Amino acid sequence: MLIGIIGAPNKGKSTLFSAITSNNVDIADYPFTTIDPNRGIGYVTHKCPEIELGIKCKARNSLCSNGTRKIPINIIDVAGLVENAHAGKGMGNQFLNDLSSSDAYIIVVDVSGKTDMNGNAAINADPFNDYNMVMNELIEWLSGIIKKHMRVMSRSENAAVALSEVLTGFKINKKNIEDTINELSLTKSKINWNDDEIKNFSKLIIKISKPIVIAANKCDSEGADKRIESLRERLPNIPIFECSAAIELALIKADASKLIEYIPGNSNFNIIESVNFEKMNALAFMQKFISRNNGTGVHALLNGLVFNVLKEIVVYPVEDENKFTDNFGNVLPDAILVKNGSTAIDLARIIHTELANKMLYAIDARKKMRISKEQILQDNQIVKIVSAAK
Ligand SMILES: Nc1nc2c(ncn2[C@@H]2O[C@H](COP(=O)(O)OP(=O)(O)OP(=O)(O)O)[C@@H](O)[C@H]2O)c(=O)[nH]1
Ligand SMILES: [Mg+2]
Repeated sequence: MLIGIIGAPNKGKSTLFSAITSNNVDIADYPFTTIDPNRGIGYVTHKCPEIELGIKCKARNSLCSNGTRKIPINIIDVAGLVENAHAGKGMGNQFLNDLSSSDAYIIVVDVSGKTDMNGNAAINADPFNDYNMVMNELIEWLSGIIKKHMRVMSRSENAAVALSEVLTGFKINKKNIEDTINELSLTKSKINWNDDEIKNFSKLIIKISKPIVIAANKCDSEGADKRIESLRERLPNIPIFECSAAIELALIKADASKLIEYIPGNSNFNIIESVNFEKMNALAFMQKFISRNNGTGVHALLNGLVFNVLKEIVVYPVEDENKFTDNFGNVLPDAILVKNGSTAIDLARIIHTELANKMLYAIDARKKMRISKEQILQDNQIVKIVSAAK
């Protein structure tokens, strides 16, 4: 799974990236600090079945500590987008191509009101403008790609087929393309859509295929609450997660240098080393902030996006349904994210095509019960795939 972090410059995208992935990257109080994309791995957390089963797992594709499974997610952070990036302003929008295969986007907006749409210092700036501008530029970006291929597509009898070829690598499926074309009553063959039609198509296909959430960042700042409230009123259908990437980053760094003990997502931490007055004040501010806000919001953002917005569930494939192990004796080695509604054969496909092709049935390892290939999987289910494949 790949999640793209986008937004106007100076909103805290790289701070959020660093807070999620623990990678050190350039962060600064001016626009266009990031030029080349930052790529890293963050983790969503889920309760590991090891506690309930009274066994100790041996996580392989993920991590596990004290009954909390940490499942890796690829994260990418890119340069800031500005208005008219599609016309070459700022860093342009070519770098968005690095995000084409994202499963979802986090749009970072600044609720401190201290930066404008271009990332320059401002007073009482409205984060709604950050969001609006980014959405427009995303639509322009996709429209530009479609427009570039319009001549070639105009020769095709089937617009959906031609478009899915153009959009290979965008993780946009043909069914969604067909639905979008139907919904907008666009021509379906030998297409020659005009600019408005291309734009409408791009707008709707992004809405359907690329879930978007807003990270209302810098929520540690004065006046942030009223800006978040006003954002929520105007964007009732977009999930908005308030967060302070800066505090999360400061806490994980303090934890790494053994000043404090902090588990990402928690709403408190322990101070383990005596600190000077200045550091004590900073820690007290952060403690107050996370207990009032139930955490920094960064962990809730990633977990919320993956489990509530993308509706992923976690399943554990095993070879031995009695010992819950793989062939090498590793207990619950792999935690796999699948879309809610996925079936046992969908899981087999993720593991290996041959396993799926020759699949006979599956076994629910908890209940020791046979389940069919088409059975819909449940969250936290432990599954053995039985296949004639060697
Ligand atoms: N108060 C506060 N400041 C933050 C927060 N997150 C980031 N900042 C500050 O905002 C400024 C910009 O942060 P970056 O992470 O470099 O922003 P960016 O969006 O990656 O910027 P570009 O790469 O230039 O587009 C830095 O001074 C950060 O310290 C936050 O949660 N709270
Ligand atoms: Mg940056």
